[in-house]
Amino acid sequence: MRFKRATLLLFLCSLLSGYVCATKVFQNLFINRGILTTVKSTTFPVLAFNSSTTFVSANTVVSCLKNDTLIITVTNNDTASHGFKVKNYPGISYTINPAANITCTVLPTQRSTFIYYDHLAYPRNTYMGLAGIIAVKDKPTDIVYYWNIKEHSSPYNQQLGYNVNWNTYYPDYFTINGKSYSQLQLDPTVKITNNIYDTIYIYVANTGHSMHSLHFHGFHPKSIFTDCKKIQNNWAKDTWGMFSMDVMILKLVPDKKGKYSVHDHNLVAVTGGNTHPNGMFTIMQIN
Ligand SMILES: [Cu+2]
Repeated sequence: MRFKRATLLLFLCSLLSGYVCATKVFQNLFINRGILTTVKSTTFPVLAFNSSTTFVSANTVVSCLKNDTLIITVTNNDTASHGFKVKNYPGISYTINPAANITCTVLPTQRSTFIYYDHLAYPRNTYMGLAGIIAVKDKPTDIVYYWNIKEHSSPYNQQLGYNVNWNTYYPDYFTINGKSYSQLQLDPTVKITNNIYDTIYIYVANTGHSMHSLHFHGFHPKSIFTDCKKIQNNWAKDTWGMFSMDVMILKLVPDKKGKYSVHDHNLVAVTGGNTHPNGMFTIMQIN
């Protein structure tokens, strides 16, 4: 009888192993205020979700595998109240007072991506930088890149997003993960450097206030996960128009070697402070 019970338990555990034995992934996020130094030595104030109380301009990528239990703790290290919400994931919506923190759990079941952001005073806090990527991978060995694309109006940032008119919004700097070309060529989470026939996954979020349109030279990646208003799953093409707060995962299997650029097809966004190509522009290297 005892043997039978043990066998049954073992059987149940193996059946449920995907759930019972799921890995817990803990991620700390801190809301920090700081200064973004971009191309042409331009500086302006921004906010960011970082993994420590030290400000860095890029929001932390929160990453886990499907079926993990993702536990996020957010601490407000700023002097103003902030919010925390995960777009398209119900039940996560908090207000966090200065020095306070909250903890929430995300249970992703498939390769997917979400924007986490400060939804208070929308779009002001998001615009000031409080929006990052949750990237859910299939396997630990997946080849992944993270592109958090965004534009900035330096005068609006100087005003901290207060009393600005979105109808006369003319952004002058354009970034991926807080960087512009040629800084982008040094960011290994942005610059694709792989071998021919590798399977590459690019997690993209448009956390800016404008529409952005990514143009790939050389290849037609395929959309495998998206909440974009104008993009469907399994499309394969070279230009991807994303509205504000859209996300997508592109799968790219390069079939030839060489250098190929990716850039915003709105060529204003390939500038920074009116200088080309100091914007949203990166060059892939396929070996
Ligand atoms: Cu192009």
